[in-house]
Amino acid sequence: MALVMGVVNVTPDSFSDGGRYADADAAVAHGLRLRAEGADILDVGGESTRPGAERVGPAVEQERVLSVVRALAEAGAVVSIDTMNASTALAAVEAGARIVNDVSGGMADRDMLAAVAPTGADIVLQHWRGHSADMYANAEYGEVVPEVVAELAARVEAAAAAGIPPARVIVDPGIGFGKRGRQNWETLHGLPRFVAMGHRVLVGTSRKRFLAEALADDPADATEARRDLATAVTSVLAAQAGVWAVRVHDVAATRDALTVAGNWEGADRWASPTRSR
Ligand code: PMM
Repeated sequence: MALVMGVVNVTPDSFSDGGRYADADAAVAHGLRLRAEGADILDVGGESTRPGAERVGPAVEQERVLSVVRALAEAGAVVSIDTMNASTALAAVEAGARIVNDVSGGMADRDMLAAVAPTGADIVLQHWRGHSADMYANAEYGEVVPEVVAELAARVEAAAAAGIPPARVIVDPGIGFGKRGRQNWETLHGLPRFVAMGHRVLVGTSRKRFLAEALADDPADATEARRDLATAVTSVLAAQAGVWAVRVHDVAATRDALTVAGNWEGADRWASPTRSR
């Protein structure tokens, strides 16, 4: 079953936690709680990527995230840093992060790939076609899955050219990034094609708008609890499609859902008299 990456947003304007963890101590406490609930990785981010969000500079971003990364890494957590800035990635790795999660796949900051290469950190290359402010302007595809696969393969090549071998790369189709409602479902349905690229795959559906649109005529009627349930379902289906990890806000719900699915899949072992659990 897939690993669970828990989201620790340290932003005052995140759509999903209302900025409740803007304060570093609260963010650390939140991260530790997610870990206790079963998160395998904690993804710390200081810049909101929600549609229409304003960008913050690397200095503000680093002020938000570095102490949180350090504290969580010192507590023994595997930490990833959600950033598009090479300087933030480097500082976070120095503070103990083991994975750099770049939603732009190394495109927003041209120094990113070369900066990460000598650190030995793993890197998430997410599919991306532009910043949040105009995220949907580029959501035009002939066929979404083959195009996203091809664009990700080009980013993996760029990483290799910069000195990051494929074994350190995790690809992410970027649900909600430059994709409208139905394109997200097509991308999820096509997850086996991403898995077939031969790299670890991460996928993040958590609380995203396309889930709310599927649940209610007015997305505002799809409460956080309903989005979290939908997230747990999509995360199980993603795990069954072979992804390496799922990125979620509500770790407990997705962990439970994965456990249930794991029991279902493991039942053939229990049924066999020659094999034990
Ligand atoms: N989604 C968000 C932020 N970072 N990183 C990866 N690798 N994949 C995602 O789908 C992803 C991400 C969306 O923002 P949120 O943390 O505010 O929900």
